[in-house]
Amino acid sequence: MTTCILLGAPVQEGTGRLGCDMGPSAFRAAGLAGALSELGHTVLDRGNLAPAGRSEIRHGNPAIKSLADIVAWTELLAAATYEASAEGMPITLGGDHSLAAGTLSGISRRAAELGRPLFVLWLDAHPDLHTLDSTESGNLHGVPMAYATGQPGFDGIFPPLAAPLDPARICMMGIRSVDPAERARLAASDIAVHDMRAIDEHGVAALLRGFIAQVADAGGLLHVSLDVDFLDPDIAPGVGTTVPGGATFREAHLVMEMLCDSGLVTSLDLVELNPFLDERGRTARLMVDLVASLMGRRVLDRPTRSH
Ligand code: 6HN
Ligand code: MN
Ligand code: MN
Ligand code: MN
Repeated sequence: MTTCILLGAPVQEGTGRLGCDMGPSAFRAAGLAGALSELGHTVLDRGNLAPAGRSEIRHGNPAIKSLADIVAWTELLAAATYEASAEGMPITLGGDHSLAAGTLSGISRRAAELGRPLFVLWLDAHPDLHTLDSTESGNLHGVPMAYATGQPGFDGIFPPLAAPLDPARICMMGIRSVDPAERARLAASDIAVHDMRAIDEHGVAALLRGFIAQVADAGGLLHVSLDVDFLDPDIAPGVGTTVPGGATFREAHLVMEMLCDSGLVTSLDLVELNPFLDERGRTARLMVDLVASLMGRRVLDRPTRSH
């Protein structure tokens, strides 16, 4: 059984609209802690974090919004997830995806200290691989993966990374909206990208099986970053960046069930839930049900067999 450490991160300044700050509340109202304890896990809810005051940070790209806020959140979450990872499994309740700059920084520092390779499964419609120079929207939820992999331009602005991620240990699934600068960056990188076309053609199981085997063979830690917009907007409307053609209910659950069977997941981000855009909590409830699948809820009390 796992000690699950819930870290509320009501950051919304990384996105273009308001509402993500209510995400941590919605996860709690949808029964996240109860679902985990019902499965036998210990739940420590640390409440919501709040960064201390900060002064303005200027940058040459005039599009960038709320840079000082996101830098402050990154510092705070890097420390919080690093510390929580000594006690159990940090589950960070967003808040927008800019928070992954902090969680990936904290977890990569922990992995480096343990001498274990860190792998990341990025479940998202978007690769979030903009640098501060390439972002056109200026919304910093579009940059965490570039920061965490040590792309240039973050030095002296964002906190230094103890250990940048190795792109060859990152797997992205569900991708279907990529900006030109991100496209070029992905083409030049070793990140494994399984876009929706690959999922349609091969199925999530075959694609995920290879990555899980890679993590297991390397004795790695596995961080999962789940953006609500990984899911199809028909089943998950409570997000500001809906893109049609996302993962279905069963595809998403299957990913979680396979991750559960692997026993490899050591930290989790739940991001981009916008309760203001949700319909009577259905997206929040779906996200909680997906976490339950990840953490052991199953239909039968024995492993699923192929016959
Ligand atoms: N997310 N690539 C777009 C941008 O504004 O940079 C969308 C980013 C979405 C970020 O969904 O976490
Ligand atoms: Mn994202
Ligand atoms: Mn996204
Ligand atoms: Mn591939």
